[in-house]
Amino acid sequence: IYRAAIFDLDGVLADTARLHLKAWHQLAQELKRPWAEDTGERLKGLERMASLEVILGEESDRFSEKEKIDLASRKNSYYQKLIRSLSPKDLLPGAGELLAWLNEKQIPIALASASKNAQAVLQALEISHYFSTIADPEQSAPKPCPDIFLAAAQGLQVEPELCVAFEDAAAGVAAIKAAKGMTAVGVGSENSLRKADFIVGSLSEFVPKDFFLSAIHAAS
Ligand code: G16
Ligand code: MG
Repeated sequence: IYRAAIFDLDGVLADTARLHLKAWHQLAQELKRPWAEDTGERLKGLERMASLEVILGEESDRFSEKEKIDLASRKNSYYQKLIRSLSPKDLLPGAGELLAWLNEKQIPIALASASKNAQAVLQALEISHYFSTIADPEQSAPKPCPDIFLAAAQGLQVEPELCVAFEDAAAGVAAIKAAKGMTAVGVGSENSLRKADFIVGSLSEFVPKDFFLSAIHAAS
């Protein structure tokens, strides 16, 4: 029986992966980089500079560090323009319902996203109020390091082994599995999620009462 829930953002709660992809695609076109069909899958969950390396591919060496930082911030400006159009209808299936259920049962909720735009996205989706803590990606080593999930558990003051964490990316599942006994729920259909303890096609398939003991129930 678990006491807290930790969520990845992009690809788990919000349909933002397509916006990240759109912004990277625009940059790739400007740079005349080829666009492989599996680019979307390869970018999932990667932090910004690591994503840029995927886009630049073998041409990476042709750019200085300074130029790379400028390219990454150019992509970020495209992305920020795109997220302005986000609204609650961009929540992925089951996400709003699961957050509301956990909130009603007083089960604490944390965010463990690699995105530096996470706060803006939560606000646009109108779900900020559900989160007791948002782990800071700038203070944590990138996934697959477990840091950001451990920071989220610490922020909630719940032992990692009593937390269930939700991820759509292989690197994220690996991060959860390395986080001192935390339980991983993979969200999606990718083969890459098979290391998770449980896999659901979407959050609407997840049955929270099988996992969580209500804080209200526990106290009585
Ligand atoms: C997300 C996305 C990644 C993105 C990363 C950094 O991670 O899945 O594609 O590159 O955030 O985002 P930003 O450039 O906004 O800082 P997560 O952990 O929420 O899936
Ligand atoms: Mg993700």
